[in-house]
Parts: sequence; structure tokens; C-alpha cells
Amino acid sequence: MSTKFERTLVTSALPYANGHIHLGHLAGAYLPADIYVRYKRLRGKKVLYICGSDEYGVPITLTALKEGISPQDVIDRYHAANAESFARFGMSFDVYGRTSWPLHVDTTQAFFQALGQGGHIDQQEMELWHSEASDRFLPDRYVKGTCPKCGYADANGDECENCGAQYAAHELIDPRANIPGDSSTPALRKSAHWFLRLQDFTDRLRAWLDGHPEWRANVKGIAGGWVSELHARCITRDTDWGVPIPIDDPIAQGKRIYVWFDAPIGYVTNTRQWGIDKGLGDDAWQPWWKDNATRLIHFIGKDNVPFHAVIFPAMLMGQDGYILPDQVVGNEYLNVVNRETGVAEKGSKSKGNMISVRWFLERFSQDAARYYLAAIMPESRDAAFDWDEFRNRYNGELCDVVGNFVHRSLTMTVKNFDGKVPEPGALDADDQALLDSLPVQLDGVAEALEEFRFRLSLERFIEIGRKANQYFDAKAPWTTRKTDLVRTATTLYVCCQVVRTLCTAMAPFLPAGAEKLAGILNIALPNNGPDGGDDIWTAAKALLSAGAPLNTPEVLFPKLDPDYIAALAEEHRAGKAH
Ligand code: B3M
Ligand code: ZN
Repeated sequence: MSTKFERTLVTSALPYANGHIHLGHLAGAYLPADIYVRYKRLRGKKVLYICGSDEYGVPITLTALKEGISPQDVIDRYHAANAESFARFGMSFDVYGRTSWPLHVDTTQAFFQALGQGGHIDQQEMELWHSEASDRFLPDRYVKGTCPKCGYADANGDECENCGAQYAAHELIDPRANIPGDSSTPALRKSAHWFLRLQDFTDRLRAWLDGHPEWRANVKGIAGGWVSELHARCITRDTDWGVPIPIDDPIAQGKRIYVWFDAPIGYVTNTRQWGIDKGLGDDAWQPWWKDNATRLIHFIGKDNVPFHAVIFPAMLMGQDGYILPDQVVGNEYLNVVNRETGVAEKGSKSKGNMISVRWFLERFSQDAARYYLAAIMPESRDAAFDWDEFRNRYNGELCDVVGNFVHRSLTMTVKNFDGKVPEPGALDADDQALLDSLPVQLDGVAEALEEFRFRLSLERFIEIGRKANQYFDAKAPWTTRKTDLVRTATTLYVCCQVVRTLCTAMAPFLPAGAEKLAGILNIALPNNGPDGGDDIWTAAKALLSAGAPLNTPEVLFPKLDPDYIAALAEEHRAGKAH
């Protein structure tokens, strides 16, 4: 499948710059993409990784109104905070852009115009809620009311948080304005808007989806459902916060392009800006988006499937020469286990049960966070953050299995063999079997990553450590040290080779730990850039030479004190983990 491609363009959903990202975000759209990208870079492949803040839309202007600040203040605050959280988590974006960048107006308007010229945009009159008191239309969350489908009393103007229903504004029951200082009853008023004729793309979308039987069932299911009932979708709003509509007509005044139209175009803008900022020229982005030899992969949470597997592809089909996504990796949700009831609950602001990335990473290491989130990644069904499981898996697997093996191997080697990889004696069957298994095990880790099976890949990595511990225990170098130095040298020589394999295998998952370990082993683990480079992953299958110097070992993954975890679990329970 992937052999026909020369380069890979990877995107992670652009988080709204309207709040702090939380662990659920990481497990959904970010950590898997980062693992994948880091792995591809190690393979020497050409890969570019795009992300950034999504900075338009009604939630942002509402936050600004509530806090008495400008929308620009809101996005500046959260863009900076989220960029920092991602950096702490070790995310390796090539660019973390912003949809408020001036260049984004150009990209978005070009998309709009091309679709218009293709006859795919219609103008229609709509009946929308309008507040007399505030003298304005009430898009999306500016109006609340009772859901016409389930009766939920706090439903938004366009969709219900409770049952997920989407509906036309006039269907909302008992509407009320939802603006600070205005909860008046609005009236319906006519307003002209622009609609994307998604139905024009039905056949092409279906053929394209049918061409991807390898996608995850959740993504195919949701996208397939959408494609069977496509209709024109409104892509403008009555607001002044967004990309201006490129139509020279007074009726376009006071209206902007809808955030869900411009947000995925942000991937293109950010690629363009990356090329310019890197001094590669104004056209450096083009091969990444317009060459069939590029494989485009979107990583998202499942709520974003319709936009990435239906609407954005339709928008791309309406452009000149753009490629389509070859893979859309949609994860399920990461819930949170309630410590009082033991039940997994959806993360929600009102419950205060979400754990922000900044809070977590001020208290736990990047490696601990990445290990646990990768271990429970909601790939095919929802998963849940659970403090006991966090402790058990990090302490019991990463620390006790891998960390412990690495540490006892290296300390014993350095102490008994003059800080060098020992010269082995004759290899016995166990030694040979373990050495022979290393490249095979590394291939197993890689294979699972190529198939976006991150949990499986991580399990295979831990399995390398498990097998190595069995070998270590059977060979008991702490005993043979007193009786047979050659035997001990052979054992530890083999162990050093396992450590090197572990270092490579952990690099996509745990870049901080891998870097530390590479430093101890004196091996290079360079970060290839978007142009690719050497296949470091494969080169790492070569054995460390006897006599190669080692540096003083340090504990890679310090064990977490259960009392410390319990205290923080309690803070979380009290709603303070934001
Ligand atoms: N900002 C929704 C979200 O953060 C939206 C994604 C845009 S991706 C182009 O889930
Ligand atoms: Zn509802």
C-alpha cells in the first residue's frame, strides 16, 4: 500500500484556542500521530507533521464576551498555553500554526472561490434567531433552548450536546439568547448565507471511501453514513470573527466563513507558512498537497470524522490538483474513571473531571504520561483514565520490566567490565536465540506502527523487556560473576544488544527516555527532518561492538510513589486538575 508514496504528510486536528488541552486530546489525535511521525523519521522517510490552533468560531467570541476581553486575547492566551503543553509532552510538529495568520485568509478564500467557480456554492435565505436586545443574529451557541429531538433544556442553536442531534435553528424549542447580559427571547429573521453543495460530491466520495477498505471500522461507518445523505451545508455565519467571505456584495458584510470550513484549510496554510519560514520558498508546500506521491494522513478524534472523511475531502475535490487523504485515523474517546463510583465517565467541563495537560505534566514526566496514554489508547473502543491503572502500568511495566532490565544490565556491565561492552566468549543456544530474536522483535514493533496499531506495538516493545528479563534471570550474571567471568561477559554482551534494541523501539513512544539511553550507550539517535535521511531504525539492528565505551547509567524511568499518586488523584477528584 505505502510503497507507491514518496513522502507522508501527517496532520493532527487543530485544537480550539479556547481552553487548555486535556489528556483526552492527547490520546485521541496527538500522541498516535507523534509516535507514527517519529517512527517514520527514524526510518529515514520524508515526513512533514502539521498542526496548530483553530482560532475562529463562536465559542471563542463567547469566551471573550464572558471575560470582557477581545477574541484576540483569548486565542493568544490559549495558543501559547497549548503550544507549551504540546512541547512538554514531546510533540514533534514541524509547524504549530494559527488560523489567525494573515496567510490563512488567502488560502481559505481561494478554497471558497474555487468551489464557487465549480458551481458548488449556493446562496440561500435562512431563518435565524435574532436578538432585538443585542441587535444581532445568534449563531450556534449564542442561542440556547430545548432540543427538538430529546427535550434537553440546554441545547445549542445548531446541535444538542446531550443527544448529538443537529437541526435547523427554527426547530429549537423555547429559544433564549445566550450572551452575557442578554437572555431575551429571540425572533426568527431572514439572513442570506452560502451553502456548500456536498451532494455534488456523493459519487466521488463514495468511490474514494470504497477504495479504502483498510480504514478503521469506526471511521468508515461514520463516513459511509454521512455520504448516503449529503445535502447543502451552510458555510457562513453572522459574526465578525472569522475569514471574510470573498464576495463583493453588501449582503456578505457582517458575515464570515464558518469555522469548520476554514479549520481544515489551516493544514494547508500552516504548510505554506512552514515553507516560507524555512526559507524554502512560496511553493515549497505544493508537493506536500498536490503530488500523488504524497500520502496524506489525518489523525483525529472520532467526533471529527465527518469533517475529515467527508466534508474536507469534498472541499479538496473541488480544488485544482489537491490530493485526498489516504488514511484517516480516528480514535474513540478517553473517558475518566470516577474514583468514588469506579465508573468511567465522559470528560466534561461542568463535572470538572478533565485532566489538563499542563497540570499533569507539572506533576509527572513526559515519559510516564506518554507510556500510559499509549498503553490505553482508545483505538477501537473508548478507554478511560484510571489512577490505579496509571500506577500499575507505569510502575509495573515501564519501570519494572524495561527500566529495570536496562538498569541492571548497564550497571553490572559498567562496574565489572571497565565501562565497556564486554568481549563475549562462545555463544550458547540461549545467547544466540535472544540475539537472533532482536531484529525480528523490532520488526514486530514496526509492523504494528505501520498499521496504526499503537497499543499492540507498545506491548511488543514491553515484550522485548520481558523476554530479556527471563534471560537475565536464567543466566544470573550476579552469581556467575564470582565463578565464571567469561560467561558473565557473554551474558552482559547479549544484554547490551537488547538494551540497544529497546532504545530504538522506545524512541517513537518515549523520546525523552530514548535520548537519555542513547547518551548512555554512546549511540546516535538523530532526528531526521522532512527531507528524510538514513534509516536509523534498520541500522540499529547492527550489534554494538565489544569494547565500545558506555557512560554511567542513570535510572531512565523513576518509579512513582503510590502515596504521591494517591494525593494527586484526590486533587483530581476535587476538580482541581485543570
Ligand atoms: N477544532 C475541533 C476539535 O478540536 C476542531 C478540529 C479542527 S481540525 C481541522 O476537536
Ligand atoms: Zn437532544
